[in-house]
Amino acid sequence: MIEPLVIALSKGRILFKSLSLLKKAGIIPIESVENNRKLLFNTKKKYLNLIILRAIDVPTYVKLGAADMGIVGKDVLLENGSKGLYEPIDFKISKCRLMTAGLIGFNVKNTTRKVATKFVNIAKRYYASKGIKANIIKLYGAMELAPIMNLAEEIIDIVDTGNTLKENGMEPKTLIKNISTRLIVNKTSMIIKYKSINPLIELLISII
Ligand code: PRT
Ligand code: MG
Repeated sequence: MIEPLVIALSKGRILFKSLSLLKKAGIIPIESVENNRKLLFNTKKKYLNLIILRAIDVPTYVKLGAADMGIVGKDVLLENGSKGLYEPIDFKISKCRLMTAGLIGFNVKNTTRKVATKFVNIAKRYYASKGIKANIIKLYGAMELAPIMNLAEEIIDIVDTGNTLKENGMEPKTLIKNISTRLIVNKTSMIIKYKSINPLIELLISII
């Protein structure tokens, strides 16, 4: 008997790519996920269900075993911690860079730096590792506005093309980490559902 499995997917910009990866592995929701308010989907593989969550909630569901596996950005894992999780696959999709950024041409002074970000834990670790004193201001969005409005001298955000920064008179400064989408697995599920999880991991590795 194959044990039932739940895979948590991040809604937003990586949902489409996650679904097409799963599709290649034959994991296809039995009804359309797009334009649907439902959050729980059965798939053509009867033992496999999908749930759709805010990206930031994916590691929480998987850590606590409410989902067995998840697909999520490395940025989210770095920010939330990955204790209790295996990270067996780097899908190498939705690649981007976690960077510090500031106004074009602006050089930060050697005093305590004011930094706005939604990645507070990453920011604390980064500045501590550089020996830089930083006042970290938690924001939930529109980080690019913070330097313009003098809320902060620097931000930490995700950069892809760099267009968002440019359009706001800013430029990327220092690379903190290259980011891509990862498969995460609950450590207990990995043991007790090994018979269904292990072949699935191997199948996913073979299609990427
Ligand atoms: O938006 P919400 O708060 O609901 O959740 P989220 O931001 O965690 O999710 P979402 O859907 O925005 O992003 C999901 C994942 O996509 C992230 O966790 C990253 O791993 C990955 N990813 C890849 C990106 C980008 N590229 C990206 N460009 N996430 C965000 N961006 C944003 C960035 O924050 C900035 O506002 O796009 C803007 C920069 O893009 P460029 O091309 O202008 O540089
Ligand atoms: Mg977002």
